[in-house]
Amino acid sequence: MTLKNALITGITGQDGAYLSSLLLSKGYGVYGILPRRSTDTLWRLRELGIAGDVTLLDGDITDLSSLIRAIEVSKADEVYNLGAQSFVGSSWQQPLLTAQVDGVGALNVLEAVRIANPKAHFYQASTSEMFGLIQAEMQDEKTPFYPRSPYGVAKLMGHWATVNYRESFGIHASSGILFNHESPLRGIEFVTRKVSHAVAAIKLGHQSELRLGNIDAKRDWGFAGDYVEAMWLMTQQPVADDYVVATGMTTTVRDMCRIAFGHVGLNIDDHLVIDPKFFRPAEVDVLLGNPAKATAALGWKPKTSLEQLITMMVDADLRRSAR
Ligand code: NAP
Ligand code: G4F
Repeated sequence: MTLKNALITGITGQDGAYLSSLLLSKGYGVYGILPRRSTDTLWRLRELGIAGDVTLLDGDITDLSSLIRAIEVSKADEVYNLGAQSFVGSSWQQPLLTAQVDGVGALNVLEAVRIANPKAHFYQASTSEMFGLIQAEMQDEKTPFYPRSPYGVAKLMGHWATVNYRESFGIHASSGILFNHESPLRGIEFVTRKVSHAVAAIKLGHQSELRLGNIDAKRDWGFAGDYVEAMWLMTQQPVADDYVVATGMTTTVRDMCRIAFGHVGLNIDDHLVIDPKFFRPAEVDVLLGNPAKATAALGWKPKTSLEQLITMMVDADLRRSAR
């Protein structure tokens, strides 16, 4: 018998897979929204060995009726809204879709909770991208937002909708302002995975160069497996609130690359090519989060260093490439 049921939008993504695994290990019945796609999107759930342990329900966060049905069918006690067009780079090419999915989509999920089960605890996947052109050296829950991409703008709507539904309707709605978090299950378009994949391919002789954009950008990178624990801790609190989840350390893309190349005994200068194609119309130059509130109130701390994270990702890509 399961203790509680959880419904996850974005269950096939990086965080959806790790969160499913965490909730299953705690005895939850795990349900996920599966948007219609022409290709198989279950590879991450398979890689964690849990594809058969979750129940997938047809739906899309742009379709309110599918969300209401999913909350009713799953009898969800907790709803995690992780579904998004999550690649910042694409958000300039598809700004309206990004707004519909990441902004209006979050509002749809909140509406579905309000209509179908207002007692459910809700988690919104907010982002450090909302800080954008940073207004404080270290960003925390009180730092003003200044988004720099259509993605950041859309996510800001999801964040404020979450705060508003908490204040307007008393819904237990929390917004996790998560800084960049990565893993071997990261999509190939994001810079850490692009690097780990390329380093493995170069090491195995399958390619010779890696083309990147702005390698001076700095990010506060953590491990996705650690960060989904913070999501769960937020929904367990007696009172909902908003939390920054970060490591408190920031590193340039260049230095992250050095870790990856160095791990397999390669020199970055022999392989890295700067390609203007990968520069963005407006850049978030630096992100550095202060997780003090999450540590004090949730007892959450990151467990994985950047070196451990990047070497884990390179090793996973070496195993995949060798296969
Ligand atoms: P991800 O790997 O890109 O996963 C996104 C998920 O959303 C996928 O399962 C995707 O399904 C699904 N999705 C896309 N459009 C949808 C729609 N219209 N209806 C329902 N589902 C839809 O992203 P992630 O890294 O796991 O991130 C999870 C969430 O946290 C996202 O909201 C992201 O914006 C946010 N976030 C991520 C980070 C980070 O560093 N990873 C940091 C802060 C916030 P398909 O693959 O089938 O499209
Ligand atoms: O890995 P990225 O694409 O991640 P970005 O833009 O920081 O966004 C990620 O983190 C956010 C949290 O802050 C999430 F909300 C969002 O969903 C996503 O998960 O790029 C990181 C940095 C950027 O400054 C980018 O300009 O790396 C720089 N970069 C340099 N060359 C590159 C490349 N990024 C990518 N993807 N590809 C490059 O070739």
